[in-house]
Amino acid sequence: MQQKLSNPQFLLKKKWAILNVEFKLKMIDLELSTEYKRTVMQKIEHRIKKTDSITRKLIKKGYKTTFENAIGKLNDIVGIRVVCLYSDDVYKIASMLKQQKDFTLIKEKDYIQNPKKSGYQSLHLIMDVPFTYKNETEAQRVEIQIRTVAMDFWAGVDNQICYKKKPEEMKKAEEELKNYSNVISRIDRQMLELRKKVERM
Ligand code: 0O2
Repeated sequence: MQQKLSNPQFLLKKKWAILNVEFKLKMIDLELSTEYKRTVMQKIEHRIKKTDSITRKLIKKGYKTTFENAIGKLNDIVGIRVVCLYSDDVYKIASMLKQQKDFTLIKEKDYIQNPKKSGYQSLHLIMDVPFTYKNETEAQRVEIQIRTVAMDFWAGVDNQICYKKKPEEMKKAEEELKNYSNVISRIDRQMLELRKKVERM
């Protein structure tokens, strides 16, 4: 599996898929920021999942650690993250991605309406994105995470101190972080209200 996952041709196709999605996101950003006369996307990030992380995830999900399972069972070997200021922008971006005729929505997970037990909030779109290069056209599976700066801040801290750590050791920190997730939701709502109030002035 290791050899196939680090094959340069395999990785090249993942990188092309990232370029393709980022290009589309930049077009969406341009359209939204022109319409609303303000910056919409604060940042766009990407990562290709490393072999050890793929192995851990396959084991956690109860699959054999084969290349076929890695590409067949995992949706997030290619991950792209969009961070914006306001929670309504998250849904505007998602809606525009879903309108793209060449992208196919496979699964949508709304961890903003339904946060994870940990308190994690984000909107995830699993999509198949095709690209044509030379005489070859093929689709690549990507996970697009869309969230606010506040949600991203929370996830970053969680990632560093709690996520993927043994639950018994982390119980207290997890509880505290869960409370902060509620604080983050409240701040996101208040910031959105503030923006709307100013827009009405
Ligand atoms: P990493 O480090 O990003 O590679 P699926 O098979 O698509 O239905 P999946 O991928 O098993 O579902 O699960 P899920 O819960 O949707 O998680 C996908 C990704 O969301 C994770 O990937 C994380 O990036 C992020 N995520 C989910 N839950 C949490 C959480 O509680 N805290 C933080 N910080 N991030 C979370 P990986 O592979 O777990 O991690």
